[in-house]
Amino acid sequence: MGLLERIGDGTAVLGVVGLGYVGLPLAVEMGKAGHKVIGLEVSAEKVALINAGTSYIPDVPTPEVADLVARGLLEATTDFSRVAEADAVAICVPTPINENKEPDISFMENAARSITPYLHPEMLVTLESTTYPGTTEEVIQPILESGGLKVGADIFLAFSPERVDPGNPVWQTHNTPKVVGGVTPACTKAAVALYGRYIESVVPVSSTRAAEMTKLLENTFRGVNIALMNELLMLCERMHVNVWEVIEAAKTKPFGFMPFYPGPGLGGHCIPVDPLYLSWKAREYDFRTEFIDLAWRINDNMPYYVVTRLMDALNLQRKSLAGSRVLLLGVAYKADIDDVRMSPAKRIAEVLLEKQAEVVYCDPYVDRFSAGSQDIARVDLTAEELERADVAVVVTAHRVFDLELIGGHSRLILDTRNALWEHPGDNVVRL
Ligand code: SAJ
Repeated sequence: MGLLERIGDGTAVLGVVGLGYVGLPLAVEMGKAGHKVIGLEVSAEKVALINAGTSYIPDVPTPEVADLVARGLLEATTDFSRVAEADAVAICVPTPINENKEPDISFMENAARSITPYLHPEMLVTLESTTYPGTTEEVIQPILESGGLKVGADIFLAFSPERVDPGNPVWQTHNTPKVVGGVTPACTKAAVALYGRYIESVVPVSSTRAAEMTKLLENTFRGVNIALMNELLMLCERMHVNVWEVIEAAKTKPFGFMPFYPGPGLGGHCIPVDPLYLSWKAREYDFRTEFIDLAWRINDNMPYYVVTRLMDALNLQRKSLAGSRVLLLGVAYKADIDDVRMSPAKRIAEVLLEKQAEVVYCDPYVDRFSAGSQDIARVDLTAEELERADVAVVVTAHRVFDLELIGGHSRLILDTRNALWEHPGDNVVRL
């Protein structure tokens, strides 16, 4: 019986390489569709947690993991030879940037090398990690074919970008449309059949490069528009116009406008990173992505702009930043999640420490936070801690924050998210 039949009747065994914030939700959706799923993870700790029926991804409920494990539909392993049991395998590993802000594709390369010895005829491999156009066919395909099997003839290969929005209560893996582009039409067909088993809408495109570029377009669109809002924030501040009020007013336009918001900078593993993959690849085509580069200059500058505005605010109270106690409220890279990767709070804290400020933080989702090599002391959100600080900075506006308490007990607040718009006060300075 062929791959398509096994996918169609639910007997196909599915593998997921990388059980992170993309791979684990994917594995759970596959299992909920009735497929046996083998999670391949380099982290023995994650493997143990999954096999004990425990989720470590906030968007994936532990009971769902426990149920699938108990029913034998989900297991995790560090033994990559188990790939041989799978009919299809999705690669969901990180695609970070290195210190020179260039793509680090080593995780994808290592994942491809790890599964190559165990590929068998009629197997489908899909790459989900966000990457530059060309990666699937220029990097991954040669690695997979080094095992002797030919893509399009013996095995299938497609790119299908992840679209996980951590913490989003509405759009999750099963109901977020999935773009799919194969190396050959047969590859696309196999991938469409696979994802169609557990994702409500699948969107085939003509090639892997079209699928890779689709994802980069989505995230570059976000990053560039956020940069525009950050530039307008700085202009409006100089013109004594409330940019937050202007954005709310612009939102009343029922067509042709989409709101983005200024802030302390871009965090996370996607928006600050993905467009740099595109601008890096563009150079190969003698193409300078000036728009993207300008956006990143603006976004990367925001943490420094926050510190400048902080110094201005303290200055009005005849205080220097040096020696002042600064309480960072929210250090995760965005509201209501626990992830601090590339959080602007890190750069803000580093600059504050360089300027001899005393820095502490409060974030109900983050137990440990460091800036550079220095651990930052964690404090609870109490009236005493608020009154003890010379200034509180709202960096990430978690919904659980008691804004009444913050507004009522802070000597000075720099609000980088306009979180206190319903709690105005002489002690509140909007970014
Ligand atoms: N941010 C702003 N202003 C905005 C929106 C976001 O400053 O108007 C900041 C956030 O504070 C955060 C960063 O940008 O630091 C990224 O925010 P995000 O909302 O894009 O969140 P991510 O990176 O977790 O998820 C995004 C997805 N988000 C949305 O579409 C809303 C989506 O772009 C991708 O599915 C995902 O990245 C990904 O994995 O690529």
